[in-house]
Amino acid sequence: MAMPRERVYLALGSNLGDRAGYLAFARTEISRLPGTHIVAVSSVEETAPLGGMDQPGYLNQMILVATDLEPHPLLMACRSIERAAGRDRSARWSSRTLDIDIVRYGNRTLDEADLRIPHPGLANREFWKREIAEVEKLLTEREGQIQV
Ligand code: A4P
Ligand code: MG
Repeated sequence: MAMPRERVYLALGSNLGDRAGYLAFARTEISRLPGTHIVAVSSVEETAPLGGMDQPGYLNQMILVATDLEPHPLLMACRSIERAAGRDRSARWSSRTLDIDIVRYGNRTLDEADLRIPHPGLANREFWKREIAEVEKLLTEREGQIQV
């Protein structure tokens, strides 16, 4: 029997060009990944660059997906979507058209050179926590509707 799909939180971020357009592109491409669908999305919010960096403001959004993809294939898929959005990865924390981070992958933890789950930024990124809480509230509301 197939393994149940895992629920995965993906954080989208953009601070260059058509930011809302890149987030929409990411949602479309993610929903097309094999064995993957989007369960719920947070609102899109404008956030100031972390660490007071001198760069344009970000649009951020959290999406919850259900996926059959294992963490590494999912990371590769996210990178290829970033590349398709013209992401230049020459410097860490530089401005970007599109960033897709794996924030949580079910209840799993991973501590590898190229993939850490939960994402280490989760502990101190208030907007991620707020967006996850928003998605969880949406899910609770939906469950309530099914019961009546
Ligand atoms: N990597 C390790 N763990 C993960 C994971 N859970 N998800 C590795 C995704 N990638 C993970 O990422 C660098 C390396 O992290 C990758 O090679 C991957 O193997 P990257 O996308 O190439 O570079 P990056 O995004 O500049 O670095 P990083 O560490 O992902 O930074 P963040 O956490 O994405 O922060 N300010 C606001 N307001 N909003 C933002 O979204 N984002 C950043 C970048 C800075 N300031 C921001 C925001
Ligand atoms: Mg990143």
